[in-house]
Amino acid sequence: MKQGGTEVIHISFRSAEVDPVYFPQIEVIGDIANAIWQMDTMLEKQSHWNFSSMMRVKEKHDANILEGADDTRFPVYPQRMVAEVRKAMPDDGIICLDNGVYKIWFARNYRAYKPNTVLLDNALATMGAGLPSAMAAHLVYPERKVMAICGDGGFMMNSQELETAVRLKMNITVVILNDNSYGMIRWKQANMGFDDWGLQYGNPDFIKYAESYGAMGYRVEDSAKLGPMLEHCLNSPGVHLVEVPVDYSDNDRILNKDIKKLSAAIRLDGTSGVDAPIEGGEDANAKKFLSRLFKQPK
Ligand SMILES: Cc1ncc(C[n+]2csc(CCOP(=O)(O)OP(=O)(O)O)c2C)c(N)n1
Ligand SMILES: [Mg+2]
Repeated sequence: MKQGGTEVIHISFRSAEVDPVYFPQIEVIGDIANAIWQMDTMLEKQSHWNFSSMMRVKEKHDANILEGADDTRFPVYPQRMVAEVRKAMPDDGIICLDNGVYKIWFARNYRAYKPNTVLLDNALATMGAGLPSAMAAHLVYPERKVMAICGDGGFMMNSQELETAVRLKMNITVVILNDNSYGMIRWKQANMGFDDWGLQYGNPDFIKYAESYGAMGYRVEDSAKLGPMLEHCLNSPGVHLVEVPVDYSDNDRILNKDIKKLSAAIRLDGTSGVDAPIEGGEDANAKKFLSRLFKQPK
């Protein structure tokens, strides 16, 4: 948010944590679904509404997330990885992300078809969470397909939990995106103009490592085999560990540079990219709307 920029209504079950980048002007605290439902029932179409800039962004975004989905390179392109996971998972399947740079690709490119099918702890971003959250998801929904998606670094922070998963006879697939480094930090290091330094390391043989716990281990050696391998794991009982070598060489270019240029171009190719102003100011309008919405019943 920017001072003097678009006004924001915070709808949540608790108050906003206000800081320099998030300072909503109005709060609606309570059950979120109910609040949105009430607002929806009270909204009347306004002649000044113009969603064209939003639709333009959506169109470009939809096209952008298809890029790289069928890339054949090996190690696997992250965009291809996301597309293959989406194809392999049923609509109610649950993906549980650990924390690494692939999380950005999943957050951008993976379409969720049902609520709570993408578990992603964005704020604190604790590495090591992917495998335990997949195990918990399996305990809660034993009949659904569950996949943990981890980086090599994050997986190794809690990999001993494979023992629990095997002992409890869980059915889960654990994907390790292997770049033999803390890829997210390498990406940040590059973006800050530092040399590529100190973030690469070696890993155990993941197949033998999985087998040492009594799990099944696999390594993808061709991007065309990734989809069938994921299908196989999801459709077979037990704990499956799939190592996927990943190619992060375009992360810096795409995520740090191209997307910014693309966003700027969307704004330049039409109007200003901002919808028409609301008569009387957005604040006045929002307050009027909310006072109607939340007036006390007689
Ligand atoms: C417990 C913990 N330590 C450190 C970090 C900072 N951190 C965020 S991502 C990352 C690297 C992740 O590496 P990896 O799991 O291999 O994923 P990649 O980005 O390489 O795909 C680090 C060190 C963190 N989020 N959590
Ligand atoms: Mg890594």
